[in-house]
Amino acid sequence: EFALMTHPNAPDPDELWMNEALELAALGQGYVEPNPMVGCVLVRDGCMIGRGYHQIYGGAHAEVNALEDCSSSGEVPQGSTAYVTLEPCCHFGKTPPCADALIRARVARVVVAVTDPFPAVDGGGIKRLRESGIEVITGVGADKSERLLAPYLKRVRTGRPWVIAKWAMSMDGRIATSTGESQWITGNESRYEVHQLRGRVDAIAVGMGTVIADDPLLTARHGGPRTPIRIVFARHRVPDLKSQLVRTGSETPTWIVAGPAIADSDLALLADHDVETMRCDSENSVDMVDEVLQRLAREDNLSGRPISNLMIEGGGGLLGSFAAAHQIDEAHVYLGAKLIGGLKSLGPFGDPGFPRLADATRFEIQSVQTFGPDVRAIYRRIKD
Ligand code: AOF
Ligand code: ZN
Repeated sequence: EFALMTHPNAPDPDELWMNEALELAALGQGYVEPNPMVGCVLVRDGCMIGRGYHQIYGGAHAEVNALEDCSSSGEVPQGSTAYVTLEPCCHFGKTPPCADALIRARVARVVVAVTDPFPAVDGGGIKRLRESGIEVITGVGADKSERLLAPYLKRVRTGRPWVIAKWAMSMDGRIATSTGESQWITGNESRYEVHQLRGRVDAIAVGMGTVIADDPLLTARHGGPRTPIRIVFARHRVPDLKSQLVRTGSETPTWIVAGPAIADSDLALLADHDVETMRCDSENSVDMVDEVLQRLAREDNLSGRPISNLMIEGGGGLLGSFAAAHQIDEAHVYLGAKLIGGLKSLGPFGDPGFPRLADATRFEIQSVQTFGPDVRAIYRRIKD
């Protein structure tokens, strides 16, 4: 009569273990790209007997690290359940297939959050595990894993990097006063956060208006896992040889995306300062965004490694073109505690904008935090 009942709201143990694997996966952020962040835990009789994650691009995958952790602590993986945030691979890449490693270790069950759309895997890892008699279930923690893997999934599915737009504005949505003063609308604490973000993206892009107005350096001055490539979108003119970007071209990778109107001779002068060129054919700034994104996501771009996360720092012209191209996936909006006002004070986005509210890009809030006097909201685009 009083049969063992579980509370209807009791958390599913598979979900809970997958959460552990997801937390591990996130530790790879900024280190593993263009690879996905992946975590893995091995569990037997309700106890975790091994844990691992993909720690660095080119290094061991999560499953291999978890198996290694298990055996180094004197446990055996045989008969355990492996929780993996992404389908185990079945291809020889920089490392041998993880599906084979799990089969050899004789795990009994594999719980997968999301399947890997990478063409060399794409369901093949799950198939191989099942063919060798391992029980596989998928979809546990799928929403969270997809959220974490969004940049990787976008690149593999659409051939374009994940785009993060960042801007700072006053309480009333202005980025400068009517006389053009813009430094500083937000405080030190916010600027520190921006440098943290710069230190984990693959590249930072700006338009020529920003290069002329601010002469930015665009480096991650508070460290971080990586040094982002600096990209300037140039349609009508190129940065001055005296600009900070050009003068530091030999220290930090710097690329000019050059439209058809830019002369070869201008680019040759920049090349002397180690500034590299990516030529593009599009005349129109919105087409240029899409052409460039596709080039950046390719293996054979100027760096020889796909760009997964691209941060757009402005100005209004470039942000306006990215918005019109429907290519802003994530927005980091800093709201300084100042009121500027005046109809001549600009907002962060230039033309063309969306004339109809029904066409405006829709976002959802991911987080809201304060940094000193400022508010930072992170939004993600809602896919329709
Ligand atoms: C897994 N576990 O932890 C990761 C996987 O060049 P490689 O050898 O590092 O392979 C990269 C591909 O492997 C990547 O595109 C994705 O399909 C998969 N990543 N797979 O089983 C992991 N990081
Ligand atoms: Zn693998």
